[in-house]
Amino acid sequence: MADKEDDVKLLGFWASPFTRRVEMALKLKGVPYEYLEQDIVDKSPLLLQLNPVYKKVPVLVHKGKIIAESHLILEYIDRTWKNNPILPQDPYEKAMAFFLAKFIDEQVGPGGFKSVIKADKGREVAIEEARELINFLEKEVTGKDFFGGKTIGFLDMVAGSMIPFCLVRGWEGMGIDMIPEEKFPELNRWIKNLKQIEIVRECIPHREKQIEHMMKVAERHKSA
Ligand SMILES: N[C@@H](CCC(=O)N[C@@H](CS)C(=O)NCC(=O)O)C(=O)O
Repeated sequence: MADKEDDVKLLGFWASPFTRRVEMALKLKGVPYEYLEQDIVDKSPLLLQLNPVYKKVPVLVHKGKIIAESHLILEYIDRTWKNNPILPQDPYEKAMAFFLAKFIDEQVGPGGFKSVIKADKGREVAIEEARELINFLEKEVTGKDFFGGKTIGFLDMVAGSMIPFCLVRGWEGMGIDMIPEEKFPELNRWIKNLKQIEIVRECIPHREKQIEHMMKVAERHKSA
């Protein structure tokens, strides 16, 4: 567990899945931290100073050390505070967890959302293409309580913050039931398991507020 001397600060944005997952890890580990909400359009001098390369949240500052990029932050947290491990010990399983996390953030996230907004080939085709991506995750979680096994781990935080508590809300706002129970029973079971966890409930954005936010994001992409 962390003590007061640990001095942890997190720069984040309320609707950012990348920030939400870092808060989940800090809370699971019981690490006290100071949360600094950021404007991701009109960026603060502090954010620009701490993350001059990407200028994005989240940024974790631990005893003056600065870490950006959520996957790296989660790994840093796991290696620094060893209670309640979130990453697999096995090298292959760990590599696979990072592989799937990258897939979620780079393919399922932006691909699944933007393609549906723009739907150049038609909405039904865009939905089917997004479902093909999501189907990889359906297979991955089959028969397991969580991606990481019996308890919540790294991939659950990455996938959970991105899919049910971000993208699904955007799709809902567009009137799309992207992951219906009959097509994705395992993912739906996993989402129910996630919702049982207190730290998950504490870290996810307010549903209606986020749907509203996602609709603004969709509007920006539509006109871009
Ligand atoms: N790969 C980064 C992505 C972080 C990211 O995209 N953050 C968004 C908020 S959801 C941001 O700060 N956007 C500001 C911008 O794009 O200028 C991570 O995993 O941390």
